Amino acid sequence: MRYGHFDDDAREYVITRPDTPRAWSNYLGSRRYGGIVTQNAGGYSFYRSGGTGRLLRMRFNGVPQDESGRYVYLRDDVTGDFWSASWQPVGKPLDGPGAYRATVRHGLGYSVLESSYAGIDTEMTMFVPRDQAFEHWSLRITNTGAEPRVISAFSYAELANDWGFRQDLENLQYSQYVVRADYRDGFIHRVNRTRAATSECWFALSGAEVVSFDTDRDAFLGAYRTTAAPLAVEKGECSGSETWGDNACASLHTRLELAPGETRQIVFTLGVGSPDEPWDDGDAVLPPGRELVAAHATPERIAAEVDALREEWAARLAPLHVTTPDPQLDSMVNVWHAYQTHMTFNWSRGVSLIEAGDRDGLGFRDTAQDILAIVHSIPDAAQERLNLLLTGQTAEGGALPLVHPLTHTPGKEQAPQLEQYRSDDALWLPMSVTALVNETGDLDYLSTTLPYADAGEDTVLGHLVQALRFSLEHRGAHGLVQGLAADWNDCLQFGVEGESMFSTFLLANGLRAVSELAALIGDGSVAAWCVEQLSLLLEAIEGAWDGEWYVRGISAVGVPLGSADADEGRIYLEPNVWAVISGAASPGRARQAMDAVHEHLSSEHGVALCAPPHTRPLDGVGLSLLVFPPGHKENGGIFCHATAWAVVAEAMLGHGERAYEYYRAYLPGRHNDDAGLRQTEPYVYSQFTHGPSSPRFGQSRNPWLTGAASWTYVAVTQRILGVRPVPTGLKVDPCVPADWDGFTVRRDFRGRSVTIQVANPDGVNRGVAMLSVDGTAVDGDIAPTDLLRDGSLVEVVLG
Ligand code: IFM
Repeated sequence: MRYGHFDDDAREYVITRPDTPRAWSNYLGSRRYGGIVTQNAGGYSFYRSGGTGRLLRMRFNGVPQDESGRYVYLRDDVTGDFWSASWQPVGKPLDGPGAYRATVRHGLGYSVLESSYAGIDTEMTMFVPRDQAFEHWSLRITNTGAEPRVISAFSYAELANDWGFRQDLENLQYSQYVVRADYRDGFIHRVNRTRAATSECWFALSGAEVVSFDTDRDAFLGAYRTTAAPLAVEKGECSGSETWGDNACASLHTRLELAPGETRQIVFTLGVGSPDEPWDDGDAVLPPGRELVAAHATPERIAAEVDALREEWAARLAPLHVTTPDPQLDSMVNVWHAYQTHMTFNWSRGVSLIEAGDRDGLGFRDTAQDILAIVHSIPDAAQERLNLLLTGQTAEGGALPLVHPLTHTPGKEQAPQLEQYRSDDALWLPMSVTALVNETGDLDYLSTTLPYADAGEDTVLGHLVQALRFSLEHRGAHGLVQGLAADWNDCLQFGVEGESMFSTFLLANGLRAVSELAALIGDGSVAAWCVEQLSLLLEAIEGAWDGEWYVRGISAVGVPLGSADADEGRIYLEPNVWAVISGAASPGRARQAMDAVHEHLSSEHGVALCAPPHTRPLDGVGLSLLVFPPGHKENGGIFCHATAWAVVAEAMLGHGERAYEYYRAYLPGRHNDDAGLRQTEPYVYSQFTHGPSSPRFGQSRNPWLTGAASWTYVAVTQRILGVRPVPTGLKVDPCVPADWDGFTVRRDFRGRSVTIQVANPDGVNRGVAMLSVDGTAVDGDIAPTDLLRDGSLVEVVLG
């Protein structure tokens, strides 16, 4: 079943049936003030943090799945019939005579929900104006009939009692009694003085008179009712309730008389702060709500701000644009995939319909990887975030698992105990720093001094060396890196006694990357040290070859995990792809390992993380993945983040068919026309797809905030299309299916806009036969920076 389509010109995904298999969501706003909105106006809003700035309440895992939300009810005041501007929560029939029609356009930073019912058309645009701490729900209501109509509109949103999401949802003996909300002169004002902070927000209506209001949720809904049929809407009037404890809401009611063909526009605005006073948020002073609404909530300003938002996103995505023989690849890479990488970068793993706020802060490893996908688009933000991470590294070289941007205090953070460190965290830094430096060409960055999390400071290069030292010093009996609390796979605990091949390959990768960075700034001794350490490490890595593939690690009792001898967890994906990506495997081993991956782990929906999945504990290694039934998540699920590494590895080996086969296997847009199978948004990568051993094989889960977005973006743009920055210029090293006759990439690079045209006349997978910059032939596959100008054309012929 198809529920919608991509509209690439408008950069929108258009949902034409609102009864999607799961809620299909979109993100609004920025890291200052963000929101999530589903095709049914479900979702919530947050100020600076999904965990501690929860403005609108969300009842996670509730029924229906995306309650509560930003609702506007419409009521025919003559007949009493009522419905909502989004299909839910009233849920009028979608079929039959007089059916409710809905079209939802999810755009970049906004969503437009259109409805048509009973001779009334509505169009509700939801967005956060750029750089603001408030959101609009701008509603246009049209009488499409031949008779005058009297239509009431009621807003409804649940205002969280406490901005701390846990307090709000769990500590009810407290949070239900701290809340106060009242109404004055068109504004609802909710203010709390909680133990943590004073939080305030306001809600206003513009473009029509407020006829009645409710600020008390239960007064609006009525006892034992649901949002499908609130008492106030049924009666046609709110009760004028003020909130003294229990639960607050924002309901403003207006009544519109609409002549035939007449359209009225009204605007509901929700903002942080006070209606009447400036509000100091610690970083900036927010003007009073009344001032903001007077200036912003006009039809002209709303239209201008939505346009500005579109332009801002167009500019944000413009640095990389591709045209290939695969239109679904183009749709994804040019619009939604790129957008998802920004949302993932913005919100880490903190706020979605699944990530409830519990994982507030920036996961160290997640963020280091998320940077890889956005650095070409927002290099300054990438550098700022990277600086934050580097200051989340401890002086001994490991890293804090989470860095909290709002409270992080370099020099004063507590270093974890050895067994609490994740063995991979700091080892991602060399890759992120390399990506930044290659993108910007700014080698001085390596000499910038930054503090450590707990004590002391060092240059950026010094931080990287320290990360390597930490892992070199914490190796186990086989010379491989200790697994500690976890490596990239959160669900495997090798501990202090066991060793992780994932982290060992990441260390190899880091040694190679840091040696190259050090050489670039003429630090020969660091470069030589890295090379020497790498060659020693490669000897130890040799011992981890199992015969046909690399083992996953060595347990604390000296038994390999991921070995052909085992009956469960016989082969794992991560060590084998990282053997290739790190360059640590010989060409023969690399090919053999990836062939084993193909044989044992690949499927039509992607590559499973391990096979067969585990059902029993093992001695000497913590398998917390056992909490997941076989085929789920880390226990043999198709973990899309890691499938992206398989794409990278196959492309590095020159296997264009297989790299593309893996890429297509989990490409969200591929399932647009049978969205019932995959179920999650066809425009967004999900964290995992149920693996072959799950009865739900093919169903994807946990959309939006996932390293799958970041790494797949790297895989497709830098490895399949093969365009990636290197110190001396732009490398063009595609690895494509043989039946592709060519493609074009337009990319910004160090202040220039460059077009790369690749032709594949001989139908090869890989290999650059000819490269020229503006007609000048160049040896090799790098378009050198000094030849590139703004508007340069790089022509490449494969062969
Ligand atoms: O690597 C982790 C990530 O940090 C959080 N999500 C799951 C991944 C794999 O375990």
